[in-house]
Amino acid sequence: MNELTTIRPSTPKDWETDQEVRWCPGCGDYAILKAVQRTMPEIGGTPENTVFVSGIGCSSRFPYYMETYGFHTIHGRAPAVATGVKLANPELDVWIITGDGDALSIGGNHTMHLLRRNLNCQVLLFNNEIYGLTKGQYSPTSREGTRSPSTPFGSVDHPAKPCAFALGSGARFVARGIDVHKRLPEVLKAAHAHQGTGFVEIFQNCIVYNDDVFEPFTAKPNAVLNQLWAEHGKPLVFANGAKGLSLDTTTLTLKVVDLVDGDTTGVLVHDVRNRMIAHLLVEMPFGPFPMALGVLYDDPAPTFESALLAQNKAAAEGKTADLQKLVSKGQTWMVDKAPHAI
Ligand SMILES: Cc1ncc(C[n+]2csc(CCOP(=O)(O)OP(=O)(O)O)c2C)c(N)n1
Ligand code: SF4
Repeated sequence: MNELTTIRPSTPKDWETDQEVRWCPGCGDYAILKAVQRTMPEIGGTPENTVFVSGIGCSSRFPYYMETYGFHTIHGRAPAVATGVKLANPELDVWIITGDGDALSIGGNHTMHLLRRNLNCQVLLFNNEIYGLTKGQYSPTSREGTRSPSTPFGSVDHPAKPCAFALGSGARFVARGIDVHKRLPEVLKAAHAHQGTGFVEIFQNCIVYNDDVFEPFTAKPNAVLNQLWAEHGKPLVFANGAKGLSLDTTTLTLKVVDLVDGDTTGVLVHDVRNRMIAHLLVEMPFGPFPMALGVLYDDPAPTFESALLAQNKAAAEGKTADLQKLVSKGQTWMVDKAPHAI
């Protein structure tokens, strides 16, 4: 007998697993997990159509905690596995979960190629500016002077900026969020809506090895003063509308301006399709400037899998596959004698 099944939209609970979550109490990863689980129903996601792919690190334990398909792969190689998944089944909704060490150190090369190829997926880079899983060594995003087991006298490296790296690699969507911030789901939704690689840097507090490193813009009242949430078509203002960013057209640099009575005349208007503005926002040094958050760049381009699969289809048109012919094509020979005994 045929039975009618009602397909109901998922709820955040549907995305939770029965796995024991093994992050330290108070780790920012919990808040990101909740934000993702809250976002999935809102984007119409279905567990059977969703795949989370991660590398190695505390953050990369994420797929265990999502009631979906998941791959906990090898260090820095989530982009390669995600590419395979997407090419095998482009219908799947693929999310890459990675840390600053995983994505930018051992996986730097793979991250770059994923971004320039523009695979249709989301990359959530949990940036805690440290290696959490391996007990607090400095990472490619650690600030100069970071004292860690691997840099006992303070690191001397100039840190990488994940969003600048992404833009430089050719990313077509770049955004920033904060683990505990209520606007994180909004950023995740925008990344998902983007056709192509949606790169999201999430500031994540590692309570054990790098606690409160983002406090200058995450702690109240620093948040109000130092967070600038960019919105398409709106002036780039912060500090409750008391300050804004304007462009010095001679030097092509940004400057902070005080606004009188909320008058935004002369303040730069955010355009998510303007790559130049995105570059300026991600390069702003924090301190003299606020921290730019939200969708900083969103300008879609054809995706890797659509181009590749279309090309494969066109090349195969009117042809029948013959594996035997392919294998025996070119130089082949037979070894007709057993090798001499030594
Ligand atoms: C090939 C290889 N090299 C090194 C390691 C050791 N290792 C495991 S996790 C990790 C870094 C994780 O840092 P990050 O990506 O920032 O993630 P977090 O743990 O902070 O979330 C390293 C170096 C490994 N597992 N495999
Ligand atoms: S070591 Fe840091 S990043 Fe890892 S689970 Fe603990 S608090 Fe989180």
